[in-house]
Amino acid sequence: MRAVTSLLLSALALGSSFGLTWNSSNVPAGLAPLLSSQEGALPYNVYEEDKIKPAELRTRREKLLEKMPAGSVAVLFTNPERQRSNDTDFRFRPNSDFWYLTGCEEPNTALLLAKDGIVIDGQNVYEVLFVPERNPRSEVWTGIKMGPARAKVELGVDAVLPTSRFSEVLKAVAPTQIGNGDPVVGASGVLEQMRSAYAAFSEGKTVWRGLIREIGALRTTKSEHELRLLKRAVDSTVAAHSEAIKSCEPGMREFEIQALVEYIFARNGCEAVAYGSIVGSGMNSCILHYVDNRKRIQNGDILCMDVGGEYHGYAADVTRSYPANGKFTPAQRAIYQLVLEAQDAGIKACQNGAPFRAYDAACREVVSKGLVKLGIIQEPAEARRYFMHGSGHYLGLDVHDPQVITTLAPNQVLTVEPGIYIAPGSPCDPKWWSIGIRIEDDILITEKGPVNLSAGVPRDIASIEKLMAQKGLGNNPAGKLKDALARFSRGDDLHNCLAENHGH
Ligand SMILES: [Mn+2]
Repeated sequence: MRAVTSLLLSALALGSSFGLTWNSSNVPAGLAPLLSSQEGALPYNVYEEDKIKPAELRTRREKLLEKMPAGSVAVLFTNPERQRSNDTDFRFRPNSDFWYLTGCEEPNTALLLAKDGIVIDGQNVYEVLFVPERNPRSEVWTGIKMGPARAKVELGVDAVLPTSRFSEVLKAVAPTQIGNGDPVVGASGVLEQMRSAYAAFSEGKTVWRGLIREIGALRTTKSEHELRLLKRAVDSTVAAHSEAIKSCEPGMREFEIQALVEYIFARNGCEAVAYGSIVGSGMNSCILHYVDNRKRIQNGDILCMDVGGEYHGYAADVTRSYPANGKFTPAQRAIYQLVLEAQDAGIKACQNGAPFRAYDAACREVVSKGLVKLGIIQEPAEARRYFMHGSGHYLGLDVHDPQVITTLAPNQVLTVEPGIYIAPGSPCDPKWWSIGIRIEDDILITEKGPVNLSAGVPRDIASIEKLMAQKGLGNNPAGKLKDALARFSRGDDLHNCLAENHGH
């Protein structure tokens, strides 16, 4: 199949210079039946009704333009498409700053903002979005694209031009300063052509260093619409956590829990995971970014599960840690209770007007004192060995959103996630070894105090044990999912399959 695909792609690439409407006489004979129903472009479809509206996108750009120095221009590119293997790519994810300003989700796109305006085709505009022209031949393979005309309607940018005019537009501006978005690394094709044109244009020009910071500042305060999308990601993640906690049993492999979680994300409309799902049992609970998820979960293991769905670009980021067999051991219970108290203190410190670092200090103080009290460390300063990460971060289009604002204010969302990780071999009583506990929730700052958006998954020990006593989608004997997956998830080998097939 791949060989055929490559062949067809080459054929299509050869034909791509013929313009907007393809001519069936250019198409190889074998392709004609495949394409015959599509004269010209396929219809552009909109499947979502809850994406950020053009008016809000425009407001974001206007706010940024206000912050730009006189005579400056800013240029932002989206992310390159990333190769996964041979001729397949990872699912495309736009650059977050670019996405925030444009709502544009298509690859090979760029935005130019001009503080004092720029004349395009006789019209003075302050913003120009560059998108590729539609190419019906390649759309059969890669999906239907907006093209400049549709992008103008969908995204509401003043001027939308084909990417082929990028260099020409650059020649028409003579900025006093330039603002650069995130550097583009590893691009190819159209995006690389624009990047290199911009690199040449940039040479010797004064750089305005504030662009990324100003966009980060704007992104920190969420609009009502953004909060709705983010809540949807969080709700999906809450559902996934609850189902995983109910379903977990010793004997399963970590990836079974991962599969269940990601199934629930997808069922709830999340387009992606916000980051690689972390499902670490036993000693893997002590590895902060463990994403292998291959180990078999043992009786007595703690399972540290840090997962989050992404909905229309907005991330959730929630962690729960629970005993695989449903009952905390005394040692696990002691560490869990300490982390829970640290998190309570951290959440309480998330007050309007507080410095960002206040809640980290609150978490750290509880953990340090508690570890001394348990005899795991002698001095509070040694706590870093077991609590080696910060207590949280802003959350939004990036799971780790820009952190340029240092004071908490309403409509910010951040995580509070203290943890204690005692790897095997740590200099303490071995009864603590292989206990990795993190508890993480997504907190909305309001004038009246912190609101825990992910409170739907229980945090206290009694409620977690109660939830674990239930069956879930992953282990309900009456559940169809288990029947469907049981045979392969438990590792039947080829020998057994063959023997069975020959026997009947
Ligand atoms: Mn986090």
